Amino acid sequence: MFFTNTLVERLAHARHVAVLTGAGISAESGIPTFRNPGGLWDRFRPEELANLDAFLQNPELVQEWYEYRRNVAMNTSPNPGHLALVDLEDLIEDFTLITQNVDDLHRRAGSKNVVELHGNIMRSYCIDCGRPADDFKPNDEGPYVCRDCGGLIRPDVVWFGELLPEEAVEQAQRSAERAEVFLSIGTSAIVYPAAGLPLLAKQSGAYVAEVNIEPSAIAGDMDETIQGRAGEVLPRLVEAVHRIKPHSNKRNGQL
Ligand code: BJW
Ligand code: ZN
Repeated sequence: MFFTNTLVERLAHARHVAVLTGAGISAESGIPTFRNPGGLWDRFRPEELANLDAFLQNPELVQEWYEYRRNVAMNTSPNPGHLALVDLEDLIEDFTLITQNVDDLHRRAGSKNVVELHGNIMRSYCIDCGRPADDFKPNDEGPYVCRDCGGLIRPDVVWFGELLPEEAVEQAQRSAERAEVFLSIGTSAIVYPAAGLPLLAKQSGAYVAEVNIEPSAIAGDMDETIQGRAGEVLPRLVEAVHRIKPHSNKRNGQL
């Protein structure tokens, strides 16, 4: 059995549920993770590319790396793991999907209440005047720069040492604190503050479970660890919840 009846029952009866996702949920869409063998950072060292100093030293290289990753993300589709979370959202009165992913796949799948902790690779902005630059493309001659002020254009993502968007962090923390069930899916749980959210939820009384192909850094703190691929586990989990709770509270107008 993939998961316990306890988890299914708790999900079926919960009013407040929060989910944290990481790169593992998009792995089955064909987007490499960061830290597994064959992951993004096997080929590209994070300290070389995903921080502000590296960007300022070699903006063209970093812009090209993100352009490459943007193309990979745009040419993939949400997988059954993303889609199961859309179904789950429909069943739960207060559902928050907190993601560390920048690939936009949760939104493309149809999830509504999505909190993006580390930004979104599809957006870019000028580091000098802040002008959004969503038509970002690498320039033939030198790095891509702002049309208005000539400043460098960077992806709207959170690099190491940078603050996460304040509103997103607050929303994530509030949803973790009120969650009756908290699911941590496809994350190694080594990057903070995101990795602290499942523990915050647990301290606030939630039943916490993780879905991962291998134990994460915080597996020992979970009430339940489900070893498996998100794209296989989540559709079965949501199907099991549906068997107890066939209709959405939202659709029934019980809110
Ligand atoms: C599957 C699967 C399948 C595979 N199904 N599962 C407290 C303690 C210690 C350090 C810190 C701390 N607080 C802050 C820090 C510093 C730092 C940090 O956490 N460092 C640690 C590495 C130690 N944090 C920060 O700097 C953050 N900022 C901050 O805290 O500001 C305040 C501050 C300022 C100045 C000084 C100090 C503090 C910012 C963090 C930003 C992270 N940014 C990145 C890059 C985003 C842009 C980009 O994409 O290029 O975000 S790093 C990268 O890691 C990316 C991810 O969102 C993030 C998390 O990775 P994730 O998603 O967990 O991926 P993986 O690859 O690690 O794991 C995948 C998992 O999936 C694995 O477990 C697989 O097994 C599993 N899996 N297939 C299910 N099919
Ligand atoms: Zn500018």
